[in-house]
Amino acid sequence: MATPPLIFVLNGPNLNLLGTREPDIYGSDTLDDIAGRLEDKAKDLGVTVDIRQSNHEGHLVDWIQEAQARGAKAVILNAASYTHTSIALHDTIKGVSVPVIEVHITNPHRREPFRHVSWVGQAARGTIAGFGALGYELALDAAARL
Ligand code: CA2
Repeated sequence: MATPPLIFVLNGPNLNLLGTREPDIYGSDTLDDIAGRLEDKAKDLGVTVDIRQSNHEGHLVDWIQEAQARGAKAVILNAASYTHTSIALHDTIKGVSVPVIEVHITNPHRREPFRHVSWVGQAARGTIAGFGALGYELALDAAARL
C-alpha cells in the first residue's frame, strides 16, 4: 500500500503553554488537545501528521528543511512570536518548495501594531488566523487538498 502523505505541524515559542495561561486570548485547549484532534482528522483524511513544538527558532528552520527533505506534502506553521521577527524563517520558507500554511489562533491584525507584520506570511502559501484552535484543523483540510 502507498505511504500516506506526510504533513508537518510546527509550533513556535510558548505554544507549549497553551491552555494554561491567558485563556481569554488563546482559549483553553492545550497543544495536546489540538494534537489529538489533528491525529483523528488526519486518519479521516488519509494523511500522517508529525506535530512538534519548540521555543527555539533554529529548530523550526531545521524542521522545515526536514519536511522538504522527507518530501512532506505541506507544513502547517504557527511560528508564534517568531512570525513577527524571523527573517530566518522567511528565508527558509522561500528556499523550500514544500507549501507552508501559516496558522494563528488569534487574528494578529486585530492586535498590537507589532503583530501586524508577518515575515512568515510574506513567504507562506496562505494564512489562517482568528478562528482559535479550529484554525489548525482548517489548515489540515487545506494541506490535504493541496
Ligand atoms: O495567535 C497566535 O497563534 C499567535 O501566533 C500566538 C503568539 C503571538 O506572538 C502571535 O502574535 C500570534 C503567542 C503565543 C504565546 O502562547 C501562549 C500560550 C499560552 C499562554 C501564553 C502564551
